[in-house]
Amino acid sequence: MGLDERVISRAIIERYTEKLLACIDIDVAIVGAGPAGIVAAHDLAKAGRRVVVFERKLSVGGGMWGGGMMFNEIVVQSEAKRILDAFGIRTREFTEGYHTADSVECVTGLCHRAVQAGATFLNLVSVEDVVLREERLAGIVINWTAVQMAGLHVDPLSVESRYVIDCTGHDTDVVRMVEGKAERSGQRLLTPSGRIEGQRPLWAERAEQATIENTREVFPGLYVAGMSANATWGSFRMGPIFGGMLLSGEKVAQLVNARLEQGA
Ligand code: 48F
Repeated sequence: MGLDERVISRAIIERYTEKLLACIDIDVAIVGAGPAGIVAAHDLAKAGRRVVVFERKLSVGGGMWGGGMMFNEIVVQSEAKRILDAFGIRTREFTEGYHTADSVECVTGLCHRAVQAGATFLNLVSVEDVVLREERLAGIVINWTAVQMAGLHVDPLSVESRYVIDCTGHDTDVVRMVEGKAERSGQRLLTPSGRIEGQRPLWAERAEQATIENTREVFPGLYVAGMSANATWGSFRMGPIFGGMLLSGEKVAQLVNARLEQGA
């Protein structure tokens, strides 16, 4: 059979457009495809929610690929191992309570299951602003990362979403945007200072527990998960132990799903 390049182009354009059109009015927008965002996307998709992950980079996986200092192995504690088990990702016990996994297997395994569960991933798309309506976050503003990188003067598009989850890791990008825009209309974040509290130094044990506690709503319509949760609420960083990220993704999916169930 001969190949017609025009068919190949049409196939890509039509299928991507179809996908993109299904992303402009959704239940949950997840910003950042690191471990927390991917697990949240998987669980929400499994619960039947229309969920889209916006990732500014070409690759999904965030800080997982590089393990610790480019040694591409990650560590998870016993409490989180069951999540990797459920995704079919293999682990090896290192010593009691500590398990290792190949970081490439983790990223690919998590993502594969999330896409198959029905989550949509839009890589190469950056969230550059937020939509605030009646004192609530109502959506996000997106543009091609390439437009931002080239500094081109191109207007973005917007996405309406019932909930947004900031999974942007250390950047806390969405929270930062909301903090800035809401302040101008006299609104504050739900943190003690009303602002981003900022990340504290590395302390794995405290940080991992805090990640779960800090996984919550930080502004009406906006949740934080993963490292972004700790940076937002003023807690520690944890380094290359990833159980907290996985558990945080799981928790935020439960919280947001419960809100959607209440019709809130
Ligand atoms: O940093 P990242 O992996 O977030 P995470 O799920 O996990 C943190 C760990 O990797 C590690 C750690 C724990 O051991 O401390 O750092 O909390 O992934 C965040 C993703 O968000 C993307 C970014 O490219 C990365 O892939 N991102 C950040 N800002 C934006 C964004 C934005 N404005 N728009 C779209 N994607």
